[in-house]
Amino acid sequence: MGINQGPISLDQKYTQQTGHVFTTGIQALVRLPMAQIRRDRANGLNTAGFISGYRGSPLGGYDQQLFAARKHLEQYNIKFQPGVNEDLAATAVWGSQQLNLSPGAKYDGVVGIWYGKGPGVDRCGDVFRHGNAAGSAKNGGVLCLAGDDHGAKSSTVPHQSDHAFMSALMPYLYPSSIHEMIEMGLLGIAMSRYSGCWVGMKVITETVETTAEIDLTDEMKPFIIPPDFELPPGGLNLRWPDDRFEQDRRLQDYKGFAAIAFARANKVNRVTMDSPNARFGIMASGKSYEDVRQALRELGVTEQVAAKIGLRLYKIGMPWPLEPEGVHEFAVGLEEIFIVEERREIVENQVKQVLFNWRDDVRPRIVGKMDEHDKRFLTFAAELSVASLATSLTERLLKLDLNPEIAEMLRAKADWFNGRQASQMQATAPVSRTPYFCSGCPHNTSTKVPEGSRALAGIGCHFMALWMDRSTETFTHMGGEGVPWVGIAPFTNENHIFANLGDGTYFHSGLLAIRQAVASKTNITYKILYNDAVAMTGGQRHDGDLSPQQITFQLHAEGIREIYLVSESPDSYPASTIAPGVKLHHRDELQDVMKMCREYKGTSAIVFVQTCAAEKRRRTRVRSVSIKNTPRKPDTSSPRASRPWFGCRWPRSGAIAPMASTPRASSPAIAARRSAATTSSSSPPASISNSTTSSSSPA
Ligand SMILES: Cc1ncc(C[n+]2csc(CCOP(=O)(O)OP(=O)(O)O)c2C)c(N)n1
Ligand code: SF4
Repeated sequence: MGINQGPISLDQKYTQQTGHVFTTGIQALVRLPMAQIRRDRANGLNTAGFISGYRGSPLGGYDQQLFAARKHLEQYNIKFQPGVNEDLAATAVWGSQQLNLSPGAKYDGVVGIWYGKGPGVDRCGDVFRHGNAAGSAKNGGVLCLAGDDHGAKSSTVPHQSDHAFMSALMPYLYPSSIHEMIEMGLLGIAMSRYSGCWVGMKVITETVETTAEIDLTDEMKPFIIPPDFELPPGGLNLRWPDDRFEQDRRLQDYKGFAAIAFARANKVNRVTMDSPNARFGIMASGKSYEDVRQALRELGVTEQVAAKIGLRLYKIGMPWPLEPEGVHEFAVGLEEIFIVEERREIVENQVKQVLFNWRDDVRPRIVGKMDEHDKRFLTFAAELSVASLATSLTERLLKLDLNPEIAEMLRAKADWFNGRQASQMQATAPVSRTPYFCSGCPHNTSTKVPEGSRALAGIGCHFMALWMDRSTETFTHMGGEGVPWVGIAPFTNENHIFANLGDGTYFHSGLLAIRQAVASKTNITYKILYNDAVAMTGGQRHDGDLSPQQITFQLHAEGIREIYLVSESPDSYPASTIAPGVKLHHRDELQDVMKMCREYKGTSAIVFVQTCAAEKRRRTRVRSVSIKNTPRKPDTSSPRASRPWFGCRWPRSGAIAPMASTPRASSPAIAARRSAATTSSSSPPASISNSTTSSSSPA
């Protein structure tokens, strides 16, 4: 155990093959395909890797880390090609599984990794369904990383990808730690190769945005091929020609069952705590599993106390499809199974289904989102906190015939949690600060509309205009910007609207929204906010060439004839470089330009050019450091010069900044820190047993 001896290098997280390495969650996901290729090479396979997807929290920085690790990835023949958007990225990953159909194939197979934020998973419904039906390659495999934001901390909508994976009949895994992200990622690829399925993996902020020292001992450990599952002749992998009905039969009759058999053989779901006379079972996966462990610790439920209560704990690595034999074994002897899941229930419904036709004499009560009387119990909407879980857990445990001393301890601890939560709820911040644009942000100017006009918002930093006094109302998902107006315009006397559209979004999918507006002949003006960055997710460059001049040509080709290019230096765009008829204006004239646009009948566009201030500062700094290698003397002539770098009041990894901070203790690490902090000032009641409980998760 412990950090390795010898010289330390930042590359160790990728290069080291034994012992322990210190890594962030995102870097672990960069390491994952390299670990897979190392395994393949050890098994005599000459494989390559292909990674594609689209940025968005909590995987906002994955692309940046992949770029940074290029030299390592290249050594393993791993190609990273960012997608123009999520579904095109998924389509390219689908292609990676078709290598063996190419007569010039240079490798035995390609490991395909897709990544995206939950809304990106939703975008991919059609591709996932087709790709999963077609299957994965025998020596390839597809793993789809879904960045889920259950609490909408940096998203326009709370989301969970579970149902999207289920809808495409893709088994999915849910790791609860950085270490498990590699362990389960490798397992997912192996499962995909064996079952022919595309395999999903849920990744959430609480794990991926942390750092940990991970143990590499099992990274090369072989997986077990299920001895009890008979593959059909020809196997389950991608092939051509492939009739669609045959594909569907393979999918419906075999692939999911093969994945279940693989999960069973490799103990993806397992009992992590048991008692001699177990009567109360708890099931959880991912973050909820860590929350349960933490809640038990906070309640003073040591291993000895757990044994006295009769606790049994089940850690679920693959929430869907749920492996049934493990559920049967787990349920034996239990009076009740308490299932802890954040947002909508997935495991709970499956456990009920698995146990419904089972032996009456061993069927326990099932409680989770609903109690035994079908009344709502755990919340559907909010994230679960350790505190709320400790209270719910106590409520259920007190229904058992408990040893009075234990019952008293649980009651006292739960009361303490409730009291603390009540006092936290009463606390109000002395200052409430609404997120705002950075100093010098182009959206400061570009999102203003003339008196009497309204604007629609979209995805990107300019979304913050919704919280300002700028007559900006309602928003869409990424790529739908302005299109709600198509459904409003025919039924209102309001003649015109502005729609804000970031350049990153324009490149991702927004151009199609403009096409819809043009096709509908609506009176709308698109303000394309060219800030030369996908600012909100970290300031990445566009995933291809996109200049303001090119945008004018694209808009012209879509049929728009009223196009303005507004910038600080209109003279730097000679007529030969922009589309015919494009009018050039200085950005000081923006308000007048907008007034002209709102009088125009049909779709018009303003390309507003001004670089993201945070990016500009970063680029200036990088340039100045690389040119002189000494810090520049600050330019004190500008009032902005004295302001700090990156003045944005925005967590630049997603879509939405939290409006107010609510006390929560959902992440195990945060919960541990918070409870350590609180215990020093106001400690919960003492535990009845002073025996030691391991503070590290055994899983
Ligand atoms: C389908 C989808 N994918 C990814 C995201 C994550 N996301 C939020 S904002 C953003 C960047 C928008 O960039 P841009 O349109 O250039 O606006 P800017 O932030 O630069 O103002 C992304 C990718 C999302 N919300 N939806
Ligand atoms: S990151 Fe850039 S685009 Fe976003 S608010 Fe800051 S300056 Fe504006």
